[in-house]
Parts: sequence; structure tokens; C-alpha cells
Amino acid sequence: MYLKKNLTHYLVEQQRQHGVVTADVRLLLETVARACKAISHAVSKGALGGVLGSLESENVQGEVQKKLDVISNEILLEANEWGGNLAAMASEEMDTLHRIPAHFPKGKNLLLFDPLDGSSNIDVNVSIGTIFSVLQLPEEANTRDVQEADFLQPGVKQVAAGYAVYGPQTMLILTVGAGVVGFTLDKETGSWVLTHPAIRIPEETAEFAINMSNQRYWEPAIRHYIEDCLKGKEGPLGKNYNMRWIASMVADVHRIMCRGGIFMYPRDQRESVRHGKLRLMYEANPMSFLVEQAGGAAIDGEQRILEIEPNALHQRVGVILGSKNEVQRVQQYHLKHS
Ligand code: AHM
Ligand code: MG
Repeated sequence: MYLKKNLTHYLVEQQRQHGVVTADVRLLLETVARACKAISHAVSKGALGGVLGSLESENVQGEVQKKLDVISNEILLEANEWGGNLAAMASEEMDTLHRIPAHFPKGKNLLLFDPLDGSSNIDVNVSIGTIFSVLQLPEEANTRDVQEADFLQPGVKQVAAGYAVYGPQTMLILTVGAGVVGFTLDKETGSWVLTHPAIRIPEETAEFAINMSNQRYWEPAIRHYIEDCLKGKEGPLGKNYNMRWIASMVADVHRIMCRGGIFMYPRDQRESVRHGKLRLMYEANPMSFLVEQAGGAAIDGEQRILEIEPNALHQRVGVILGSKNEVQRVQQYHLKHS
């Protein structure tokens, strides 16, 4: 064997043997992966490429845009526009949907992405990433212009989701609904090599990830749960917990994919976080699909995230995901303290 199994090989196999991937979704995923390679290259140049720092613009949620947020968004749009597999795209960094221009063929899929997640870490050389989700265009939209409403499908309808993490290695973690696999970018050959053929999240954990500085705003359920974690072995949970918080969801979720844990960005009393901070369509849904496919669980507090009926493209949601038994435990706290 001269060639290692790579993304193309994996996707062709999924298409041929298991029938879980259609040809157009396969090509679309290859294109997204190609865009992630270009983003990885821009990220790794850092100050040498003049790409660090902020712009004067704000995105639709009033957040200051970093140069790399905008560059990554443009790379994803440019790579995916002409392939013929998409009807429209939506991004955390754009006010509304981006229809495929009329001079390109219109495909049957919708692509949603957070082009560069973990904005606060961009300028400090800490892991960041791209998150994406693929939906099918509803039948009735084939004969008319795509509308925002066509994107508002619950997460269970996703046909693929994944993230690329730009860290010490660049990796692509992917699900097409048949488990979760991981590829590492071989920067010498440019190939996404299949290095993690079956990612599973351990059901038990004693490691949580939460921004503790928001403690005074938390709802009672989260406050009680974390208090009990901090009591350690002598407390009601009977184990000593460790804490990690990178503040890049991609990097925090990636750690959980590798060794288990629970990640929480709950709703809290701050006006801007009343419904949660993270975005349902670009962050919570794709990550929940991945986590469930790896044997974990994902809820907003009470409800399974993938079953939430979205009502807006930029909707926010509370997120609690990771090792199954620990997520269920936090759900119990919510039921008890609601
Ligand atoms: P972003 O999409 O603007 O980067 O925001 C999302 C990020 C997540 O990656 C991370 O979990 C969270 O925001 C960190 O928020 P905080 O700085 O409040 O801890
Ligand atoms: Mg984000």
C-alpha cells in the first residue's frame, strides 16, 4: 500500500457500500474540506500573512468581525458557489442567506457554517475551527427562489456535519450519519488522511467545560450541578472533577471527542444570553449531530437539541453536550430545578 486511506476513499465507500452519501453530497463535502485546507493555510500564516486583528465591521449579531472571520467566510463561499451541488448557503457571519448566483447550476443541498469559530482565540494562537452542516433543499423549493425558511429544519434532518480544527494539527471530523470519523491534514501531500476511523465518546466522565466567570448569571440547575461537581469525592456526585475551558467550541468539543467530558454554554440571565449564546444552526446542530453519532448526548437543558424546531436562522440556544451519562445527569438537574 503506497497510499493511505483518505477522505475521498472514505466518502466513495460510504456512497457505494452503505448508500448513506449521495454523489452530490460527497462532492460537496470534498469542496468544504478543500476550503478548510485554504482556511488552515491562512490561519497558520498569522502575522506573516497580515491576517490578524479586527475589522471595523460588525456581523448581524453585533460582534466585531476579525479579519480571519471574513476571509474564512469568503473562502467557503468562493469554493462552494460553482460546484452545482448547492442551492444556497448561510453563515454566522452573514445577515441572510446567500443564493447560488444564476449563472451557476443550482443543486439540491443547503450548506450552513460558522466559518471561524472561537473568535477570541484567533489573535492569540490558540486552536480555532470551522463548523458546517448540510441539509437538503425542501422539494417545494426546487421551482422557486430559496428562502430563509427553507433552512429552518430541525437538526435531525442534517445529512452531514463536521468541523475542522486548526490546532497543533489540522483535523477534519465528519459524520454522514454512520458514526464519526477523523482525518488529519498531511500538509506535505495535501491529503486528508483517515487517522481516526471510529470516534466514540466515553459514556462516563469527570471533566467539565464551562465559562465559570458567568456563574452569577446561571439558572439554578447549572448552579447546583457545578456546586456539586466542585464538592468532589465527598459530595453527592462522588468523584473529583477536572475543568477545561478553551473558549473555542471546536477545540472543547474536539477534546470531548478524544477523551470524553461535558461542554456547557447554558442560557443565563444576561439579556444577550437569555436564550443561550451559541447559534442553533451553525454551532449547536452540527456539533450535536456529531456528538450523538459518537455515542454522546446533546440537550438545551431539558430538550434534545436535534429535535428543536428552528424559528430563525441566527437563533441562539443553550448547549450541554458530551458524555452521555453526564449529560443525562445535567438534564435531571434541570427537571428538578425548573
Ligand atoms: P464565536 O462564534 O463568535 O467565536 O463565539 C462562539 C464561541 C465558542 O467557540 C465558545 O465556546 C464561546 O464562544 C466562548 O464564549 P466566552 O468567551 O463567553 O467564554
Ligand atoms: Mg462560533
